[in-house]
Amino acid sequence: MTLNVGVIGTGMIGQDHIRRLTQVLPGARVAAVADIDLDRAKAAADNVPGSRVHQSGLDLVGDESIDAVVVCSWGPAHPEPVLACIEAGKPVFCEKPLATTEEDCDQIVDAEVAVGRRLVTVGFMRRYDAGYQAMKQALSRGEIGAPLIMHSAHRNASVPASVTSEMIVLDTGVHDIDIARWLLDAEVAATAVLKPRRGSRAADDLQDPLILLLEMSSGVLVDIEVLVNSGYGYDIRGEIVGETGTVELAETAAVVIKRDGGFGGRVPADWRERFVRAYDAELQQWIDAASAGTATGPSSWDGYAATAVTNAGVQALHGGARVEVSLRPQPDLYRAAGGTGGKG
Ligand code: NAD
Ligand code: ISE
Repeated sequence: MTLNVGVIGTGMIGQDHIRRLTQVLPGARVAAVADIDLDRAKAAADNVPGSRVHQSGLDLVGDESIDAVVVCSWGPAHPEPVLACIEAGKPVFCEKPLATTEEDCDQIVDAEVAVGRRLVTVGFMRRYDAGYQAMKQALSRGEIGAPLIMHSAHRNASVPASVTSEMIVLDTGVHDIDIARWLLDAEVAATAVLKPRRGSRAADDLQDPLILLLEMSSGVLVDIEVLVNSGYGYDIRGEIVGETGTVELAETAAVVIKRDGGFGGRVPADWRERFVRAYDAELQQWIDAASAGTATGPSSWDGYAATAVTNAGVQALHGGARVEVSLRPQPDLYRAAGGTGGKG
C-alpha cells in the first residue's frame, strides 16, 4: 500500500520533507499540499506530479483521499491541523514544537487520550541520530555509571532578523530539552536562564547566546548553550558525565583532511545537512506506523513536556529567577514503550 500524505506548510523543512517523501523513502507519496502562501504551495506541488493544492490546512485534512498528514507550518499554527487529524483518525507527523503553549499541548493530549490510541508523532529528529542513539546505549549498558551532568551546545550559523530571544528557547533550545529528557529518562523539574555577553552578530535586543539550565527529576543537571549566530556553521555538541566515565557526540565529518601542517574537517551548514539521516529514519518509521494506522516515536506527551519546559524557560528569561516545571499526570496512553520515542 502507498500512503497518501498531505503536507501543510511548504517552507524550508516542508520542502525538504516533500523531497524525502517523494524521492528518498518508499511507502508514501505526497498527494496534496497547503500553505497560507498559495504561490509557495503551488510551486511545491509543481515539483510533485499528481499532487493537489488545498486552500487551507483544514481542507487538506478533510480530503478523504489523504491517509496521513505532515505539519510543517509555524509552531503557533500546529494545533489546529493536529487536532483536526486526531478528530478524523488520521496519523499526523507534526514538526516541533508540538505547540508553543502548554494549554494547546494539553488540548492535543486530551484529544488523543479521548480517542484512545496514538496518532501524533512530534519531529524531535535527534532521537533518530546515530550519535545520540549510541550515547543512549552507552548509558543503558552502564558504561559510564549513573549520569551526573549533561552539557549540550546548539549552534546555528545564523538566523533571520525576525528571530527573537523567546524563539531561541521555544524553537531552538526545545531540541536540547527533548534529547535531555530522552537520554536521561527523566522529566525536567526546574529551569533557569543565564545571559552571557551578547555576540556582535546578534541583532539588537537578541539574547544570543543564552544558557538554559535544567534540573532533572533525577537530580542530573543539564547546561544548554544556544548560540544562533555562530558564523562558522551548524554545530551540535553533547556530553554526559557519569560516575565512572563520560560519553560524548563525535565530530560528524566523514573525513579529516591534513595539509599544510594542520588538520580539519567540514562543519555542517545547517540542520538539513547535520541530521539528514535522522530525518530520513524518523519519516520512514512514521510512514511505516501511519500505514498501520498508528504512531510511534516522540509523542504528544513528549511535545507537551518539552513545551512546558520552554514556557518555563521563557518565564525565566524575562524574570531572571529559577522556575519550577510542574507537569500534569502522565496518561497511560504514553506509558508503554514506543520504539525510538518510548520513555518506558
Ligand atoms: P518556514 O517559514 O520556512 O516555513 C513555514 C511555512 O508554513 C511557510 O511557507 C508559511 O507560509 C507556512 N504557514 C504558516 N502558517 C500556516 C498555516 N496556518 N497554514 C498553512 N501554512 C502555513 O519555516 P520552517 O523553517 O520550514 O519551519 C517550519 C516548522 O518546522 C517550524 O515549526 C519549525 O520549528 C520546524 N522545523 C524543524 C526543524 C527540525 O530540525 N526538526 C528544522 C526546521 C524547522
Ligand atoms: C529550527 O526550527 C530547527 O528545528 C533546527 O533544528 C534548529 O537548529 C533551529 O535553531 C530552529 O530554528
